[in-house]
Amino acid sequence: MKKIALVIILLLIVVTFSGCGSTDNNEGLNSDFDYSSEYSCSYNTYNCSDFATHKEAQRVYEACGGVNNDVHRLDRDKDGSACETLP
Ligand SMILES: [Ca+2]
Ligand SMILES: [Ca+2]
Repeated sequence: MKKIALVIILLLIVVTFSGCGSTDNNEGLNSDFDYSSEYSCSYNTYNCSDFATHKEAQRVYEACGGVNNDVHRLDRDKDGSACETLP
């Protein structure tokens, strides 16, 4: 019975450490260009009022595919510039 307990403890340790490893990997993937993981592009979650500046809105807009995939409707006139009304 002691052996079984030892194996279970070892398994728990392995699971704990592998969990930490994957967390580190995810952090490493957060490059400046990988906004698709940071912002949701699958459905309309943002409005221009959610952003403080045009630059911010443009970043999300372009990260989601720009004029060809304006899922958030940030560029209603489809000229490639999102939320022109923002500063
Ligand atoms: Ca929207
Ligand atoms: Ca526009």
